[in-house]
Amino acid sequence: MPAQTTSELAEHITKRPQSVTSSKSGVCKRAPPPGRVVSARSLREDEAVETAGRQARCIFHLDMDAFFVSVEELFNPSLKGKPVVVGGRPNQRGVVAAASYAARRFGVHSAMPLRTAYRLCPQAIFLEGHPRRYREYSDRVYAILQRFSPKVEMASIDEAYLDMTGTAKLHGPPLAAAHKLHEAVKRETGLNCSIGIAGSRLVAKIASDQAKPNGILWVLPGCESRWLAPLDVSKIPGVGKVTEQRLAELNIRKVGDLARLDEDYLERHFGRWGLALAGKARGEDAGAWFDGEIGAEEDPKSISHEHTFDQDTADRATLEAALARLSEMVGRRLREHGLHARTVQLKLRYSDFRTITRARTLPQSTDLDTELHAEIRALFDRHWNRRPVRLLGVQASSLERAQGQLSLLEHEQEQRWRKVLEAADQIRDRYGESAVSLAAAMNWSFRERAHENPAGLPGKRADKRNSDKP
Ligand code: TTP
Ligand code: MG
Ligand code: MG
Repeated sequence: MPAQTTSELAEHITKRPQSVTSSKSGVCKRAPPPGRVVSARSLREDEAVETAGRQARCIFHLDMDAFFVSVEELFNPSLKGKPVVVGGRPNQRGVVAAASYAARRFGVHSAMPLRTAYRLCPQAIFLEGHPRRYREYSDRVYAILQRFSPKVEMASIDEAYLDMTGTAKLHGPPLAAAHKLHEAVKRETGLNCSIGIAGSRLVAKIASDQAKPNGILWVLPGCESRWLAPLDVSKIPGVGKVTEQRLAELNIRKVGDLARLDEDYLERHFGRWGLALAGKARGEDAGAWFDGEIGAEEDPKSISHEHTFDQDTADRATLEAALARLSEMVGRRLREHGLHARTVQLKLRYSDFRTITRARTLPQSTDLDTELHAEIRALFDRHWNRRPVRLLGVQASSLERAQGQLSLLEHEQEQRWRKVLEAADQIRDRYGESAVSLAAAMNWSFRERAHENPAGLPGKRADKRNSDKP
C-alpha cells in the first residue's frame, strides 16, 4: 500500500448534529444529513479497499453511549442534556457508575466517589439507577447484534465485539454494515452507540472510543499501527496510570513512541507485559483479554463479589451477614457457569484502607453457598482484627467443570442443599437478586461489585449472563 497521510487511514462517519467533525486521527469529514452515511472516498476507492480487506479479519466493537444515563433518559426525557450522575445520592459513600456527557464537562467520571462528583457538579441530578432496566436493554442490544453475526461476545453490560469477517455478501462492506447496525440499535432501543471497525479487537475498541459520541470509525486494513501512532499510550486498554507514568519516565508518551522500541527493551523494563505492549502498539490482539476468538466459550478464572459498607463497621453480626450474602452471590454465579471452586478467598479492607486477602484451598471443590460460606467464616474468624471494616470481598478461584467424588453421606446433604439453592436461584431469576437471602438480618441496602476475571466479564458467556449492579 502506498504511503498515506494519517487522514487517509480511517473512515469516520459522524451522526452528531454538528456540521463538521474532526477526530484525533486527522480524519475530517463533513457530517452527513441525519441518518445518511457519507464517505469521503469515492465508491471505487471503497471497493478497492474492500477487495484488499476481504480476506482480512473484520472486527466491530460496539459500545453504548453513556449507557446507564441514556436508559434513564428514555424513561425520563426531561433529563436529556442535563448533568446526570447514576450511582447513588451525593452524600452516600459509593462511587459514580455513569455520568452524562454534560456532567463529564465538570470533570465527573465513572468510579469517582459520589461526594467528589457532588463537589465538582452540585447541580447534577443524582440517581440511584435501575439495574434491571440496564440489563434488559443490554439483552435487547445483544439480540440485535446476533442478527449481524453469529460470533458476538458481550465484553461488558454495554459493549460487544462482533466478528464480521465474511459477512459482506449479507450486510455489505464494513461501513455500510456498521451503519445498518447503528440504525437498528437506535430504532429498536432508542439508544445511541458508537462503533469501531478494524482488523483486531484492540484497534476496534480504541476506534469505537475515538468515534464517540454516536459515531462510526473504520481503521482501514493495514493502517492500524499508523493510525494508532499519534494517540496517547493511555488509549491502549490495560495501560492505567501506573504504566503510563512508568512509560513517561522512559519518554514514551504516544503509541508511536512505543511501537518504535524493540521488544527486548520493553521486556527488560516490563517483563511479559512489555512484550504484550509491543504487540498492542502495532495494533495486534496481544495478551490478556484480547486473546482468543470472539464468541469462544471460555470459563472465568475467578468469580468474586465485594461490598463497601455505607459506614465502616466492627459489628460482628453485620459483617457476618455481609459474608453470608457475598458467599451466596458467588455460589450463584458458580452455578450459572456450571463451575466448582477449589479455592476461596476473603478480602478485608479496614478503615485506613489497609487490605488483606487470605485464601484457603478446599479438600473438595464446591458450588454451594453453605460450603463457601463455612470456609469464608473460618477465614474471617481467624484474620479479622476486630477493627472497623470498610469493605469485604469473597472470591472463588481454581475453577473446574466437574466435581470430585463425594462420600455417600456428603452426597445426600449435597443433594438437599442443591434443591434449596436451585429453588432460590429460580426465585431470584423472576423477582430480582434481593428476593431471597439465606442470610438473616440483611435489612441494609446492598451495593456489590462483581468481577469475573478475565473471561467472565458480564456477558462473556453471553447465553448465561449475570445480573450486575452499578
Ligand atoms: P462505559 O461504556 O465505560 O461508559 P458509558 O457507557 O457510561 O459512557 P461512554 O459513552 O463513554 O461509553 O460503561 C457502561 C456502563 O457501565 C456505564 O453507563 C455504567 C457502568 N459502569 C459502572 O457501573 N462502573 C464503572 O466503573 C464503569 C466504567 C461503568
Ligand atoms: Mg458505553
Ligand atoms: Mg462500555
